[in-house]
Amino acid sequence: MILSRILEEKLGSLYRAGGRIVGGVYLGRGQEAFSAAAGNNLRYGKDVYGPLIRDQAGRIAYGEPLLDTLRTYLGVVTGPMRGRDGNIHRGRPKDGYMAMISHLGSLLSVVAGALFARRLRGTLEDSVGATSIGDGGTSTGAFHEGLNMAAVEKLPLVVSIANNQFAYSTPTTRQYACEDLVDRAIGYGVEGYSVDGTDLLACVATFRTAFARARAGHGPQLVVGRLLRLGGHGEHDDASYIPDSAKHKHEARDCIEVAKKQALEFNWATEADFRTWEEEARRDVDAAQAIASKEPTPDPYRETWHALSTSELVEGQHG
Ligand SMILES: Cc1ncc(C[n+]2csc(CCOP(=O)(O)OP(=O)(O)O)c2C)c(N)n1
Repeated sequence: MILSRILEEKLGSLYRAGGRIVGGVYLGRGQEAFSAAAGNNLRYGKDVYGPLIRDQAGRIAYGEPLLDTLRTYLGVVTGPMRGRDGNIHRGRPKDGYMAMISHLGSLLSVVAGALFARRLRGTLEDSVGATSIGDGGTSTGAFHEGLNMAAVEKLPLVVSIANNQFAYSTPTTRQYACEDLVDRAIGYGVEGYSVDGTDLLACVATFRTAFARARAGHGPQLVVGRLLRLGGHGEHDDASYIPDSAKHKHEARDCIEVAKKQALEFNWATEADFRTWEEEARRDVDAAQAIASKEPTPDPYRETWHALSTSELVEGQHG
């Protein structure tokens, strides 16, 4: 969580300084506990993960190296997508790490499809899939189709819904008519959990249960986290549509502050530990930035530059 927050602060400041980050910057401020608690249950290279825009903390917990992130944001050829994607659309599909799709809901079908393919090939074993979506994304047809298919096939899929109260600027009252998004689980025939997304301990416990249930063959698990996006939709958005009243609600707590308080209270860590972790995180982020910023960006005049994927662009075959 700390590393994710510090990394994203760096990305935000690089974006505001201008000149180096091309494309949008979408941050997970306020959603780190919910995202990291999910990602922490995934085994890199074994499980399938399809993170969304606010899942930097989940990506780190899953095992994405800092260099992959910095290389993507700085658009250099050494990045996982070779400097050709839009920052958040990065992954390593060969490892089961799916590149994000901007069309909301579609990622659910991709992760469910990957699990289904493994089952048909007899390679599913104890692997599990996870993806996440926002409250707004749950209104799409793709979300419904993906979750319905996963439920019918009883696929080992954990779907996190970060209910951050706004779909861009649309409040939840204009987004869905049910009392709580977790109520939808009944309609799909899947297990549902509602958790305080600002409380790391609650998120860890909930996801631990959900992942264990999915791995044990109980089919899709739907986890809804109640929280507030502590910023704009992207760094280009000042979030002026979020009323002050929302900022004073329980959901507006900063999950990192909450986790820190819990750790100090239970004597799991000291103030000095937190200072050390923050310093280490800053050092690691700066080191990754220093490496990536010296690397070359793609040359569109080279023969290998194609708008569409070709065999030369398959991961690992780049010259
Ligand atoms: C199918 C689809 N429709 C519309 C959009 C445009 N769009 C991008 S983000 C966004 C809001 C998403 O809200 P939510 O899922 O609640 O996520 P949040 O940004 O609040 O984290 C919309 C409508 C899209 N990307 N895909």
